[in-house]
Amino acid sequence: MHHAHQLLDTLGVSAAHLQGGSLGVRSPIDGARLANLSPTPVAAVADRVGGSHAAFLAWRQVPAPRRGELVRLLGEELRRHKAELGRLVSIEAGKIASEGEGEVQEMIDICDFAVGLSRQLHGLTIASERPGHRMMEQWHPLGVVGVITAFNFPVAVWAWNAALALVCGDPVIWKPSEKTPLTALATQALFERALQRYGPDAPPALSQVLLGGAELGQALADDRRVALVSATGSTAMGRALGPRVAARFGRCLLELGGNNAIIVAPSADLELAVRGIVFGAYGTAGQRCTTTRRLLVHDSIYPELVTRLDRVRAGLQVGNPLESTTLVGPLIDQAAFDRMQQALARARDEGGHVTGGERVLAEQHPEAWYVRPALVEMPRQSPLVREETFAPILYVMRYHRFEEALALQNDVPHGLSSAIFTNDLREAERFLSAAGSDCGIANVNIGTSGAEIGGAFGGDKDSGGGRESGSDAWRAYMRRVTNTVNYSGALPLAQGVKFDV
Ligand code: UN1
Repeated sequence: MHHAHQLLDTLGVSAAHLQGGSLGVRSPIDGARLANLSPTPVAAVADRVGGSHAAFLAWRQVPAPRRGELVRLLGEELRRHKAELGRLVSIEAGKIASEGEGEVQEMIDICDFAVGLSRQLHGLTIASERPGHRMMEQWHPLGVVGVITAFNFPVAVWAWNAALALVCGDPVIWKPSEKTPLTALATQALFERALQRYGPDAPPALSQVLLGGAELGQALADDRRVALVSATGSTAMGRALGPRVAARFGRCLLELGGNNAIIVAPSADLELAVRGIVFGAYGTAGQRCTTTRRLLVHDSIYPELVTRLDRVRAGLQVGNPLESTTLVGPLIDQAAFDRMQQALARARDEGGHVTGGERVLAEQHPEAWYVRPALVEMPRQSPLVREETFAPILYVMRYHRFEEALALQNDVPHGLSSAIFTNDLREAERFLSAAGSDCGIANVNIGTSGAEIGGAFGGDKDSGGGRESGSDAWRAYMRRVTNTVNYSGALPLAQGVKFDV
């Protein structure tokens, strides 16, 4: 019905790989089974990492701009197959068509970024205190990069990591979410096409996919040859993985959850604010790590904003994400639906006033989980509000003083994304200042989600501390070496130390 197999075939994944295994894959659109894949045995991980490590030893010697050529070709394959891969994302993850394609666009953009970067992997030269000496730093390839991704961005997050890792000289070994392995196989197939066109100086196993559950991620975390583990997912996952990698002094790049707030100030352009809030809170059915989960509204505009917001919320078209008029697709599975309902029940217990949140389309799709997005007016920022629930629930609270809004915005365990709608310059600057938002992303007059790839992406506190994608995030994928070269005829020691022999 979704033509998933036809799409996979076009993308280069043979039907022979799709049946007979124990890893069942379902579409959240209607619960239909898409495939039964064969999982990667945990016992095979060490061998696979060995293959990646062998690839590293060769790839690190290929000049970076030449490595960039491979990523350029990958970008071409993605451009060519944007519609098909985007549609497969919609089928497997439930995103609306425009967001499915947008995700592939994000992959294309990071490829372009990485191609340019492949000629810009630069270090510093630093003034030496000694005569006739030169001090400099170099950035060398780091090693195998393990990439662990979540269902909600099943391919873009791989691309953020893979495009940078590959130009930096690092092979990638990818453990996608067990809920979205098909898009991973399709992406790998496109990568292999790029590899074929690239020519013979690419080693085998530059990119590999491991299919299965958390035990595979753990095996990557424990393997000393995996120099960087870049993991996107829940805070619980990061808490389990991070210490394992740290125990062997490996490097971790963690992109965990968020509990992102928007402050709406008295001077805000409410038309703009409503659009930013609705996309942030209800787009992607509330299943982005950057989703707007909390709204802090000034008393003076509270009734008007909530009325307008609720009108738009009630009218959002929920349904099949492949239909062009749909704005909110399904939740990923029943467990996600159950967690949402539990949160709403708790909200009521804590004095919240819940609008929406109920299941819809149940008769048409008994095995899919569509909900009307929820707006919950809360009397205060209760323990529930301080938690991340991965669903389209927006908690709305009032504030009176700007300082109060800022304190509430920061008073959650996560620190990923944040925004303020204001036309007051001082408020905007205070929000962005050192004493303002404590998040890795802080925006003015745009929402919390939908960041561009050119900036560094990530957050602090329970959001994990990692930064990936743009800016200088590439440094996480390389190792820094400080070199001092003496071209004098003497051997002066630093700090004026005398050691005459
Ligand atoms: C995620 O939800 O894991 O800023 C990533 C955004 C997207 C990435 C979200 N570019 O919403």
